[in-house]
Amino acid sequence: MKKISLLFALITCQLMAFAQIHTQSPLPYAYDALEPFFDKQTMEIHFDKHHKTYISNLNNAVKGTPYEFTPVQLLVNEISKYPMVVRNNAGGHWNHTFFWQILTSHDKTGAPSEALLKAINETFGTLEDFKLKFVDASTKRFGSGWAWLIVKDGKLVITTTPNQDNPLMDIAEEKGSPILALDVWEHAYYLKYQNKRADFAKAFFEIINWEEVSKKYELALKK
Ligand code: MN3
Repeated sequence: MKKISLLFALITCQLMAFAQIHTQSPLPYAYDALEPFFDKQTMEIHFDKHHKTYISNLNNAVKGTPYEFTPVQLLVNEISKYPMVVRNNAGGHWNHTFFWQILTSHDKTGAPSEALLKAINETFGTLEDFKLKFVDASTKRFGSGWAWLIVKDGKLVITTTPNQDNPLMDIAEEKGSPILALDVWEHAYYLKYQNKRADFAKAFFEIINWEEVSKKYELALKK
């Protein structure tokens, strides 16, 4: 009995030594679920290589620091306190985790909730006008970055951030609660769309999980 519990303790210690603080949740759909808009190979590389690398770089960057066990959300909120390597990789981890959630296969996109659609219409004209403005913002972000729909003081705002920054970061020029995001790094689209970022951004509108975005909208209004 003693031997068994010793063995158990040993295994637990081993597991703890290997346990990563920041981990990747499984993709909520298959790699090919977003075809033909986001292709399977891009999704595999994006989720399994790019996102995973941000997580392992983040784990390496926080190891042995006073913020080793700080949740990614808290790192992001006060990102100015941390070194650039944490900013890039905590941002990369948070942003991709968010991005996977607001996508779904074309036959499951649904529609914005009544409240969200009303806000979109009041702010941008129509859903189609919003799409055009969002695509336009996506193409105007120079280099790598993200396009966002955020709730700021109860209002919808389209904004973009460079690199892996996001609107929750204390350093963001335009702060707010994200409810929709598009990764406009070339790694997100180059295999299928090459230099045509606008086509990629338009395709994105075919696979938005409006139910999830509407939920995020409700939550953001309560903040
Ligand atoms: Mn990416």
